Amino acid sequence: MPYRRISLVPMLKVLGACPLDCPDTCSWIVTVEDGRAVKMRGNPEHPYTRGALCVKVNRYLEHAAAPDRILYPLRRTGPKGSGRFERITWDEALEEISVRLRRIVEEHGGEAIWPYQGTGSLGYLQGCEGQAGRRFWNALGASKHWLNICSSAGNAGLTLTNGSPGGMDPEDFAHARLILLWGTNTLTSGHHLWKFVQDAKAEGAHVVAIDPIRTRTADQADEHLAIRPGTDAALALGLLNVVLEEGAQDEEFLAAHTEGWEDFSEEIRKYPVARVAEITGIPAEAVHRLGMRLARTRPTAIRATMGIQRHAGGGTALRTIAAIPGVTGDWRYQGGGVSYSTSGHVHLNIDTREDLLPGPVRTLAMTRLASELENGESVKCLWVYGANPLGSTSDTTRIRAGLAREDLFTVVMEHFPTDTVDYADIVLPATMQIEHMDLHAGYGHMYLLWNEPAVAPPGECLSTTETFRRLARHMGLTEPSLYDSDLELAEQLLDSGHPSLEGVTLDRLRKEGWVRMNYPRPFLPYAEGFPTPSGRLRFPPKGKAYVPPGSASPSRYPLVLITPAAHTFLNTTFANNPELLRRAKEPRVLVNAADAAARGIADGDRVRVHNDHGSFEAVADVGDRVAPGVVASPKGRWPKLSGGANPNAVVEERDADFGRGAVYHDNRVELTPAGA
Ligand SMILES: Nc1nc2c(c(=O)[nH]1)N[C@H]1C(S)=C(S)[C@@H](COP(=O)(O)OP(=O)(O)OC[C@H]3O[C@@H](n4cnc5c(=O)[nH]c(N)nc54)[C@H](O)[C@@H]3O)O[C@H]1N2
Ligand SMILES: Nc1nc2c(c(=O)[nH]1)N[C@H]1C(S)=C(S)[C@@H](COP(=O)(O)OP(=O)(O)OC[C@H]3O[C@@H](n4cnc5c(=O)[nH]c(N)nc54)[C@H](O)[C@@H]3O)O[C@H]1N2
Ligand code: SF4
Ligand SMILES: [Mo]
Repeated sequence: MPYRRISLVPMLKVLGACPLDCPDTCSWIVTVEDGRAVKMRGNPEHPYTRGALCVKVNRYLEHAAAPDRILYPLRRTGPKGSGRFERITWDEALEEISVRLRRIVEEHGGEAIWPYQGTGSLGYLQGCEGQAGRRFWNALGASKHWLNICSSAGNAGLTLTNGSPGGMDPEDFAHARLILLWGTNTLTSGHHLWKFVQDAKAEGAHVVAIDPIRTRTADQADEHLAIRPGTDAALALGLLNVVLEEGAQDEEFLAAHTEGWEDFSEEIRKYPVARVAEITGIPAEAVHRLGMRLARTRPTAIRATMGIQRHAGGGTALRTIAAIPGVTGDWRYQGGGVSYSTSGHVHLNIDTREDLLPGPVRTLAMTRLASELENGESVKCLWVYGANPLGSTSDTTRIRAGLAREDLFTVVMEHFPTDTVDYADIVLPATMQIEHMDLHAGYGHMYLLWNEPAVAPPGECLSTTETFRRLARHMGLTEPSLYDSDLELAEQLLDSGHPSLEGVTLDRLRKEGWVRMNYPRPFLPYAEGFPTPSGRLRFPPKGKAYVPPGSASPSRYPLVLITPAAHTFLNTTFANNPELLRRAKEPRVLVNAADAAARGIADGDRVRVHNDHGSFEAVADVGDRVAPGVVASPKGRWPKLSGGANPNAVVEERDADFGRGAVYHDNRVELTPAGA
């Protein structure tokens, strides 16, 4: 390896990994001169990164050095929400926190503490994948935290069918001859897949985008099907209906590796093309044409990511889409199958020491923050880390009211003064990725990555692990495992005994920066069976293959709002970067020309998007990128930098069908000219 950390020379190149909640988990190289990070670029040797980062992370070093970075512990001096703080020492911060936490545990029990950890970092040491800090919380008996904000409905749906959410190796898209980009905006939310899509196109593959929005990905596809939101499972059934009519099902695969086929094939027959066209809004002829392609093209690769499951029937959408390669036998071929996430193939040993809990504790679901805070008795300490709930969680109007509660003790570990920080009693300065150590696994590729710190933390920033070690010491906790070092924790993570980690050592990771998990290549995860109890793919049972969207039920709000990934932000991360804000322009909402005309709204007009839960303002982007009845406004804006609210003001606190998933793309709203 040409890139090593060499001490005692003024210029070094340090290998790291992008910590953000993005499937691509890039390998990066930081150039350090005189202790300063002067350059960051994508690692050209990493087979998935291939030398490129993205429009957001190309500004990572600028972001790490930004003038609004939080560098010292802070204590609130103004009213909650005012964002007025004074600098205090770490000792003062730890003392105040220790006293408050002890008192809360004594008076209300440990469960009154909610460690609310988001996806700001996916690190196994510092972030949510390894549940950083959980050992400490277990020792206090704090409530458990369910990170159900992102992908849980899809995970559950896929697991019902396949026994695991894990799917194809995304690199194998290069071998596909039909590619369905289904409820996924590849060029925005994980663009490294695109190179493999292009490789396939060069070999003649046909690429179809299935999305209610004509996204930049749809623009680049051979075909775009503008599906009615939340109706994807019906489309899957319609496509399979054509496959059956053509007699193109793989009888051998069906007999050897699936169960429930008889019932499921009956279900499929209930969804002829004409009915599916009515449900999905896609012309019957287009459904039929794609069904014929699916019947005739092996291998077919389906990329369906998290966007598609942010609906009332989102778990079922993945459950039924996962049935497609079971019928066509695509799992037999390199380049065939479904790709949602590779996280089901990652088998690190996450040891949160459940034995430290004093007894059973409740689990609080991230999407229910508004209700839990509204109930004054449930939560007395909210400890936010790697999260920005006032920007990212459902029903922010009620969350804001909850955070203003005087009796609530709020601690936020952060890099930047977010809207959530404005409500903190104590703010703790956190390190960024170039300043701490971490271990990563992509959820969109097959590699583990090591992140070596490149520079010293600025100011008094501390990593998540170090913060909890210091807090444990300050509180006098004696459990030795609370003091394990980062390297010890990394060794423990790699020590799971799973065959996929055979030969993956910490030494090797630190030296090479990334290692492919020990799976065969080509990786055909389900060619020989499925990780279900019977070893067979389980087709959805009768009557369970399609769940209509919540937006299909009667409502006095006529428009369905989708709130997808923003191109220039990563959730709310980077949404305070001046250049990325400039490129994103003002907050926007896509509206069909017919809907705009009906409301007297012209392109470029300011509008208010509202329902019973709240409202936000945006500029109308009028045209044909969305069909009549659908509007769309990207996620990620900081409310305080966009008129006080973002689209989560109108997102309901409501569960998807499985996994208690969030319903960010399944809400009804009305649009009114602003000021009207
Ligand atoms: N630039 C950028 N990249 C990101 C993120 C970001 O904020 N910005 N977020 C990251 C995170 S946290 C995640 S989880 C992933 C998510 O990545 P994606 O899965 O790509 O997430 P979304 O943008 O929510 O949805 C993808 C597409 O699904 C479409 N969609 C919505 N509803 C439906 C539906 O009912 N049917 C169909 N067929 N399509 C539908 C949306 O219009 C959108 O274009 O991306 C990650 N990458
Ligand atoms: N409307 C709408 N809302 C959505 C979605 C949607 O599709 N539509 N998508 C949802 C999805 S998929 C997700 S994953 C969630 C994400 O929601 P959150 O988990 O709340 O993520 P972010 O909004 O990015 O906020 C993360 C914060 O963590 C901080 N941070 C980053 N790294 C670290 C670290 O190492 N230590 C500490 N202490 N802090 C750190 C960042 O500065 C940032 O402020 O948003 C959800 N919200
Ligand atoms: S956000 Fe995604 S594409 Fe951008 S650098 Fe990180 S992992 Fe790579
Ligand atoms: Mo996410």
